[in-house]
Amino acid sequence: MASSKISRIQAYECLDSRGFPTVAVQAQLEGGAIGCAMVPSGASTGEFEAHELRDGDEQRYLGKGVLKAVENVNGPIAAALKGGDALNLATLDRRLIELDGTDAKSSLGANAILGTSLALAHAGAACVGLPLFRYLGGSHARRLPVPLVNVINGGAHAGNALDFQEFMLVPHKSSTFFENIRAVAEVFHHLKKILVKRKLATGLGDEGGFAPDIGSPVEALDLLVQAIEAAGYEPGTEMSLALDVAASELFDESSGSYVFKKSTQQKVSAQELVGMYEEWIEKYPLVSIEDGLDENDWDGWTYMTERIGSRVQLVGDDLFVTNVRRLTQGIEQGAANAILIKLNQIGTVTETIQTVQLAHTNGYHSIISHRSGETEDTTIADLCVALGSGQIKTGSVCRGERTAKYNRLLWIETLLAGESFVENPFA
Ligand code: 2PG
Ligand code: MG
Repeated sequence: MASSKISRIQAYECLDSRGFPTVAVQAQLEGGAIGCAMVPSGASTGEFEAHELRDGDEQRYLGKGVLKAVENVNGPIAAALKGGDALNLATLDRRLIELDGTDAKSSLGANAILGTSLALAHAGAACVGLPLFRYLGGSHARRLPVPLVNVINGGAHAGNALDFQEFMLVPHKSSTFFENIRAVAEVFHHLKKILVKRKLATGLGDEGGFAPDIGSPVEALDLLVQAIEAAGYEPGTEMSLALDVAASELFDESSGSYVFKKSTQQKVSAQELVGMYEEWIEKYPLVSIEDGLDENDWDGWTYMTERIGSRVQLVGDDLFVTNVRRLTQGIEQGAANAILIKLNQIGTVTETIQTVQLAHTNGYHSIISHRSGETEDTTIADLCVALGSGQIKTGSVCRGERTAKYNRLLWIETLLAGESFVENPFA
């Protein structure tokens, strides 16, 4: 086998899907293998996420430049890792964590660290001649995910009056990814027709979903059910619905209540909000609710999980931030029953995998996720199959940075030539 020793690590500033800069890294090994990666970026970021290092120089990209992070890769990180073995990713990730020395990865920047960690994972896979999902997951990694497809955007991702951030379709009719993607794409096109007919805007939000000017979650849920039926599928048995409320964005600390800031200004308590969810679970084929309450409202989360957790998947995103410590607290307190996994919330591939393993060991579902600011990088598709997570969230079925992940999964399914399978996590 060609040498897996790291010979060069190089970073540059590239663009993400919102037109802001992000970090790209290329790792080269002595034997010639190369691995490349680009780091995503969130808009509704959790308070406890690892630190995304931005230059703050208003003269460049409105302060959002990432040249410092790029320099950190090209300087101290490259110097520390050069000569290391790319096949020992856990050791390299630990070295990165130690080199940074802070809890939130704020000295080198989680974007610098994650870009390096991802590029090294890709370089290792290239060195041994395996696709990334095989390299990270072994020869039994063959579960393709059910996608949670965000087709109506609101919250911090769109300029409309919708308070909730994501309204998703969950296609689970078929035992192939190929057929489930077809079904959801058909529903997406029917949804567009319905919007046009109702003279609602068909412009797109950050994740490629429509951002119509409707002001209530119920209206959005009704639209999705109509679109599923119009496409000839049966709501519930063939395709379900999921929400990302992103409730930390609604939370008002001074009053301790949740405010529908973008629409009616209505104020509700945690109990009342959970009551709404309960109503919708009865009325709609709703199988998953993400960030239904604020990231600091641990008691509220326990209450919500006791009240509706046996009937619906309750996903902690801002609550857990892909962090073993916060997930452990959630497990102890009975908060949520699933976790959203975002590599850049924690900052290395190794820590991400540890968090998923902890979740699975404790009966929590995992959903591997993109960020609202994305690139053509497809690592999360491979990671999802590698870890057998069973669910992926990567936006709508249009816009290249979203479809890149779906297309990668279609290719993985093709590579697995009949050995892959899809299991409905909500059956
Ligand atoms: C979320 C994500 C991705 P952002 O809240 O789940 O959909 O959004 O990347 O803006 O945090
Ligand atoms: Mg979320």
